[in-house]
Amino acid sequence: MTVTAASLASVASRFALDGVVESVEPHGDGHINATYLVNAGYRRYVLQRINTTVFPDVEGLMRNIRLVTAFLRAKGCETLRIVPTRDGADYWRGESGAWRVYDCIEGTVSYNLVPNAGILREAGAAFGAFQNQLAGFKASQLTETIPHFHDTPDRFARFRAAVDVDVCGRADSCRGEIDFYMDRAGDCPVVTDALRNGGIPLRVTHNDTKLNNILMDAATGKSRAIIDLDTVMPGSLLYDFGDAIRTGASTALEDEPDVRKVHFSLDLFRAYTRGFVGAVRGSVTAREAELLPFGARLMTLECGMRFLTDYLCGDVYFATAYPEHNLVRTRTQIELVRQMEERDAAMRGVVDDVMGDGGEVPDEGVPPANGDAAGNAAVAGERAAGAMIGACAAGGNGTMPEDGTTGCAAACGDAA
Ligand code: ADP
Ligand code: GN1
Ligand code: MG
Repeated sequence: MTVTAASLASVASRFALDGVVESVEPHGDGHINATYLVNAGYRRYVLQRINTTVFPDVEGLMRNIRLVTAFLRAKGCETLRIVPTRDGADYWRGESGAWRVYDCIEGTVSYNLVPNAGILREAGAAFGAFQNQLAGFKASQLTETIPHFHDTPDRFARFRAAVDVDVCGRADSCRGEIDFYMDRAGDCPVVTDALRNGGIPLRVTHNDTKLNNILMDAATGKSRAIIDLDTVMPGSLLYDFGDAIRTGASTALEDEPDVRKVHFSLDLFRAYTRGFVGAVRGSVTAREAELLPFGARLMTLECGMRFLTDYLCGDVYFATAYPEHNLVRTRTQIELVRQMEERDAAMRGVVDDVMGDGGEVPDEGVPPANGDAAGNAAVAGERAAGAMIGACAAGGNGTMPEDGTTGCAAACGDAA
């Protein structure tokens, strides 16, 4: 549904904003919700139309976010703040859909493509810290916003059904890609089986740890806030490790049309592993550690299979900009899985090294991220435009923690 600028402003003004709406512009690169930046004079906000096909239980979704953000805030973390409607509700529903507003977390950037290894290490530390922070959160309070979200065998079954039905007649255009996933059916149940038989623990996890779901401080390069909390649910630590590798350790964007530019970088994998393991060293089990490389591959496999399923179903789930978009995304994910398969031994070596380090790892340093799109492109190869997105860096650092710490990992990594 297209929403006019006037109606966006009118939706925004239903919320208890501090100021008058001056402009509302599209913002960020999420695939699920429609996100806008609202300028209300000296304050800015993020307005989202919630994707109610993906999240039909908006009440449960917003309740989860309220509980999780309150829990994180109480631990001193910088996190999303829900701006209530003028009636005090968490969201507003009208003819144009269900809407919510967050404070814009100022002075931050988020990346589609990692600009350097230091940023990825910082992201690993932040996502690892997030696991620690939620360790004490009672999972039974949470609504399962998307049932079977990382149930890879279930994803595989849905993929197979989509191939069989072939509702759009697209299967013939992607036989090679379909066969790729069919050949890997045996990988799908490894993590769900391990969870079921108690081989690895069920935790409260983020479940969507792609790189642009973390906001980094534009000036210091430190992590500020983990966002996109829509899928915080019970899950495996391997999901949060793996899904970030999928986007973070690739040298190309998720939708790079030229797969020759897609490389799985072992250096980036090492950087993320150092950050993440550094944070969860005290709680990660031996079996989880052993499965970390596989978890990265499985999340990449699962995501590509989801893109292909959506392509076969007519692009009904992920936002797409052109008809082949989901197929292009599938191909980058396949290329990454291929390379991870080839480098499995090296990935295991990295995890063994990092696990053995006892935290004594040299610091690569975290260069400032502000205006770093050129450097971003230099590390990543070709793309300057689109590499750094979602910059909320125009205003001051209005939401920095008051204790003088600079990032969420720093502020509360030890507080779990
Ligand atoms: P989706 O579920 O569609 O991925 P997200 O909640 O991840 O939507 O938001 C999309 C993008 O908008 C993020 O990647 C980030 O760049 C930006 N964003 C979201 N919330 C905020 C916020 N509170 N402050 C600043 N930027 C934000
Ligand atoms: C979606 O919402 P966003 O864009 O951060 C998706 C993830 C996928 C990702 C692929 C709720 O993430 O599961 O891994 O796209 N989120 C949901 O880029 O399905
Ligand atoms: Mg997102």
